[in-house]
Amino acid sequence: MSWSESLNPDNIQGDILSGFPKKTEIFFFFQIHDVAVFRKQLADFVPLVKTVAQILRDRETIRDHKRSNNKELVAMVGVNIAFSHKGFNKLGIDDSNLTNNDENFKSGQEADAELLGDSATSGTLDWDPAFLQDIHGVILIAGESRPTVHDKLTQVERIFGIGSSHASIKKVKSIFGDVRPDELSAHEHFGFLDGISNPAIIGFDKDPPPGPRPVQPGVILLGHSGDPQASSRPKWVVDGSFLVFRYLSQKVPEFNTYLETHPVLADGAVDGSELLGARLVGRWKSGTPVVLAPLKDDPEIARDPNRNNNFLFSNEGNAQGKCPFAAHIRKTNPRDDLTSRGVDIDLNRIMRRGIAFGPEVTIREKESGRTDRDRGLLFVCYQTSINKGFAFQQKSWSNNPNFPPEATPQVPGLDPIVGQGNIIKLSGVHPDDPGQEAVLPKFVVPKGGEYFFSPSLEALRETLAA
Ligand code: N7H
Repeated sequence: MSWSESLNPDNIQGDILSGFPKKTEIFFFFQIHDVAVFRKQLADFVPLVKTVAQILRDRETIRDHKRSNNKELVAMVGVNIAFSHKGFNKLGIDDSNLTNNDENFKSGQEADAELLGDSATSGTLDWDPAFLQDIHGVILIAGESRPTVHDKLTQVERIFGIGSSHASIKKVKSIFGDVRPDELSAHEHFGFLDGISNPAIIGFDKDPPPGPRPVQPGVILLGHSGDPQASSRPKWVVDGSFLVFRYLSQKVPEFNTYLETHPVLADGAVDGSELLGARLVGRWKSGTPVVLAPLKDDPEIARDPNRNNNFLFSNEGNAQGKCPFAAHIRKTNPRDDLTSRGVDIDLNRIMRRGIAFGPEVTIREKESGRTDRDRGLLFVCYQTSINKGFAFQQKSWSNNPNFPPEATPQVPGLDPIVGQGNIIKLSGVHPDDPGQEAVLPKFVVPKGGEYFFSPSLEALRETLAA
């Protein structure tokens, strides 16, 4: 591990750069009721917050444990905390440096929901009522098992006096996420391997495998090179990062039925339904990019870190032959679709840290092709600017039928996974007939969320706690 001088792993909340090692995670959304008491209790809470340095050590412990052939998971838990603009307001903290440059953070996610397209398809917002209330902050607790996380939650609740007369905060909602069982553990509910492509950070990630170019730390952490406002950041926001939380339900039986009933019948394809899924995402379920294996999966590529993220999209002739313009990973990281035209997309990149939630599909759901039980993704990402990061990807790329722009022979259409619009339509589903358009049901339903800021340890101790 090599650190650039300015990055201090003891001052950065761990999930941002290192990602909690986790099998389960709880998101505890809260409102602050008694500011003075909260600030005192926060001082007792801060020692629980795991830093980047601690998570790196945890990961070493896990590696050693595995090397000595231990089958049991090591008991391990991490805690982080973040605040919304309403939370800073309530605490009387001047967060104008954050809100001046980030309209989304200032307005909050509910006010942004329409612009995110959340009500575009159904005409109504499908949000869980909890997210329509004021949320001041979120506590994230991740660990290897539910009992470990529950124990830590009990400790946290005790610190904030929850359930007693000296409670300073009130729970608005808590949501558990759990990785999927056994060999599906790294796969999200549609079945695709997740967590492959996140930006490598210069000065933090040593010898990153080949892929999109590493970004400056200021793309994710405020106050560092790469953050356009680095020089005007007050000390308390430095080493912090904006955290976007999205509660996204996935219609898995409907997605599977759609694939089964609309196979892509292309010459050389082995399984038309699998091919359709791969073309909607831009990767096969194994994680292999479709541009490297256009007609049938080659799982060896997914297993090879030197190849699984090492590809570009633009190709000669039929520009959607290998991967539709609208494929989820092409929309959310267009790579050379933009960089080959000199467009810098570093600031549009995000560090994703989500986790699946909800049960496996039941036999009844499989047979009916209809979702009875809520499941999906608790989407979390970190960035220096929500406007340029998450909100930009969602609004200007995934929901924009004309993106990528210019010189595309067909209208790309919407991101078929997360794109929100009146009609979810894309071209390029068939490799040999890219003009053919497909209209899809909405498979991902946004059910709520909020925009937060995840402060440094120093800010937690010196600016927020009393
Ligand atoms: Fe996405 N999926 O299963 O289809 N995503 N995503 N995502 N996503 C990615 O590279 C998925 C969502 C990004 O650099 C993979 O880790 C699902 C939102 C970005 O090549 C898969 C949901 C946003 C990347 C999925 C969901 C993004 C990415 C490939 C919702 C932002 C990296 C595996 C339920 C607005 C792109 C990987 C790159 C990858 C899926 C949400 C963004 C399989 C199911 C809301 C930037």
